[in-house]
Amino acid sequence: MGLGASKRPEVQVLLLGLDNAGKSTLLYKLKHNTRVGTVPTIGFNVEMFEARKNGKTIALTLWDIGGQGRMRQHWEDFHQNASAIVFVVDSSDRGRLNEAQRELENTLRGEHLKGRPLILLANKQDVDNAVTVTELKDRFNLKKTCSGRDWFVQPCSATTGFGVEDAFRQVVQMVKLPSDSGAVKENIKDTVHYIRTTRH
Ligand SMILES: Nc1nc2c(ncn2[C@@H]2O[C@H](COP(=O)(O)OP(=O)(O)OP(=O)(O)O)[C@@H](O)[C@H]2O)c(=O)[nH]1
Ligand SMILES: [Mg+2]
Repeated sequence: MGLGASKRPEVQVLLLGLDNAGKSTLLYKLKHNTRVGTVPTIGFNVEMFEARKNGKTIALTLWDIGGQGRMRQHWEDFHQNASAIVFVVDSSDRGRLNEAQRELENTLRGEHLKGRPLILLANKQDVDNAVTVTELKDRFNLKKTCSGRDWFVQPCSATTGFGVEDAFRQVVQMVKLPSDSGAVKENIKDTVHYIRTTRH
């Protein structure tokens, strides 16, 4: 068992977004399929999931980081090992879309997140007059903001469960495994660099 478990590819995925966006509600809906009462997250919550990708079982760790203003300075601490970003937006809160866009753009500028896929969740679709996926794509100018990375916008409701499993499937599909060619090429580049710098 030990050997099998250690060979299982592991990926880390960040769950980010403003406070009150619904990140923790989503995390626990996914994990336990129940609606849990949440309090604003101080620090982070983390849960591990299993999924199938490319015929293999993978371990996917989902990091749900608190979104309040004072927590956002810590988001960067979680960037380094992230293979994908899930950014949750409260689609019912039109007054905070600019703030959400600004935080998303800041996040995507992170050095360690270059080229990492983005799954944008248009959450709270159960609320009347919620921003639609099409509106959100335009409003956030995603084509431009996300050039150089894969991206996808998924409508969902973390409380009703609508779109939640689709969102998870999308993450699994888009996340790159450490063994994928891109990562291997990066490793090779590192090795070549190492050899060059240590030869003489
Ligand atoms: N109507 C509706 N309410 C939701 C939905 N998702 C979350 N909520 C509610 O939004 C509030 C905030 O949810 P949380 O999951 O705690 O938000 P969060 O993003 O984790 O917030 P921080 O931990 O402060 O970053 C709670 O009252 C949830 O019940 C949804 O899809 N629809
Ligand atoms: Mg939370």
